[in-house]
Amino acid sequence: MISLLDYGAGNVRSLRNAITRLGYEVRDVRAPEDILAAERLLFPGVGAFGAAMARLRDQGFVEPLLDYLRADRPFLGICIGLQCLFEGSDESPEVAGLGLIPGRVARFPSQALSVPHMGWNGVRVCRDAELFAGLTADRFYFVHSYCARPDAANADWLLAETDYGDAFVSAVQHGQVIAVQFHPEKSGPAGLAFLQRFLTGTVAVAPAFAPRILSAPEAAKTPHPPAPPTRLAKRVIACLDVRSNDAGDLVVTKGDQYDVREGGEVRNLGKPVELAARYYAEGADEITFLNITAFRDFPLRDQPMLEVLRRTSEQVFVPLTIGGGIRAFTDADGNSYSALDIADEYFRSGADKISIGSDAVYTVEQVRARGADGGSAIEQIAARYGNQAVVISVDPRRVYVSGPEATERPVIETAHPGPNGERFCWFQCTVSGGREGRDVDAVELARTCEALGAGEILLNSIDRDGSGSGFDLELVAAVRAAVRIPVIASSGAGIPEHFVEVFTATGADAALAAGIFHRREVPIADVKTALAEADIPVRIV
Ligand code: 1PR
Repeated sequence: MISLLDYGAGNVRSLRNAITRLGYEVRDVRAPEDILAAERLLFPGVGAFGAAMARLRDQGFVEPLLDYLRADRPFLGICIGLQCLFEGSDESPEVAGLGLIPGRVARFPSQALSVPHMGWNGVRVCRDAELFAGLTADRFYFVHSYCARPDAANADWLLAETDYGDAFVSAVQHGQVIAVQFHPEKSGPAGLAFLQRFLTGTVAVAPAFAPRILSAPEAAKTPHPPAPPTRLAKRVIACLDVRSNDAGDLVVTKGDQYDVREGGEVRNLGKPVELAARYYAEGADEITFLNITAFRDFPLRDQPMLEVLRRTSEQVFVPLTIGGGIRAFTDADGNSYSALDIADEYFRSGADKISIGSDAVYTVEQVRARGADGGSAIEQIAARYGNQAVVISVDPRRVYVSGPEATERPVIETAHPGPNGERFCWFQCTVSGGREGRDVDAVELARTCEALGAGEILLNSIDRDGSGSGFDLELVAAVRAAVRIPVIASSGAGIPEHFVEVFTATGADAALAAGIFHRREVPIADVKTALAEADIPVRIV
């Protein structure tokens, strides 16, 4: 029996699903005595450090948890579940951690790196450990803005480190107490294998090990060459635009410049759960569902979409994003729902991130007029689920102008002139699936949403959507340069070289495609091979 320390701070459905998939039953810790009664305890910290510790305290879990850990009983902490083992975190400076591991957790410096550290990175195992046997060449899924650094004080605990800028602590182990900064439940087959080792209890107590930190003269004598740095992989994301067709069936569709009808019918490219499972098996690093007509329908009434999410999360163990209809809504009976209510339902059904489209544009207009007031969907959802859980889906279209003086919006000089030879353009944000243009440009949108707490930008292009002519490199470069959060380039992928091009030319963190995958024109493996051949780090499954 596996006990789960789910203290109600967020979505741990994916972890439950992974444990169930591996054939184990999960029991929830509901009272302090359940901790000491546990045979194996999992602590998937979710949300902010301070909130996690406050909940542990409020529920009287701290003392039994410390007793459990000090007794060296089987424990696996995940993400914040690792960070809580330290003395404290700069994320919540006033809150004490469990203090089992000396030292503090600090924020990644964001000058040169996208923060959060989001995506698939490697681990450099620092001592013999069965936990990672055969998995050291694999990548695992990380998503965090704070980390602990390896140093002399925590050397006794250090099991693995990972590089992002400088090295940070990605796994610790002391006897049977283990914690990892990555999410095994979201790390595909390698993550499930890791989790299974903990669940089966086949992990031997770590043998005595040589301290990793050597003084300079000793290091010079050591016969082993240092392990190579780990690299954060560029992510390849499969996107499924989902809507009901005219017969009322939920289908994956695909537009050309957002027009999803052909011969009057909604294009039907497959069933959402089946396609998502196929992309998982083929090595997609993430799956994104966009509920593309949710701007006009109330998504909580759209039960099939929630069911799609539930069923997908039972079999797909990479991050799942869902977008569409995340905004405040009043139904026909006068019942009001906040955007957070809708997001809650998506998270409960298995989403790891939600994406906000139209509502983000309206929010930017409001912030421009009146400033931020904490009430936007972005702020509320980020406060409850963390910044990394809030993606902004941008649907821009090029507006060509004769010169910078022709608009108040920031323009770029483009290598792809407009229909009348215009050499300048700006990127106008749209709402309602591209149906309405607003007076907000994509760079302003991305910057404002980042300031409000969004964790990632999904950058579409209506001009390139479905064209197969390559990503809009100028658009991606402009937005990438404007924000520090990760940027996903989307729309226009036609061949593997387009992925190489977008990563090389723009510094995008991820690239998303739909049509070429749905129509089986380009296998995901071919994209990864082309990237690897260009020495762009990728996760190979
Ligand atoms: O406004 O918060 O309700 O969210 C609605 C969401 O639905 C937005 O994320 C918006 O991008 C999306 N959406 C709305 N209408 C459409 C449409 O196509 N008619 N799809 C739509 C957007 C664009 C990409 C597509 C890439 C890659 N689809 O997601 O997958 O362009 O395609 P490609 O590789 O085939 O070129 P809200």
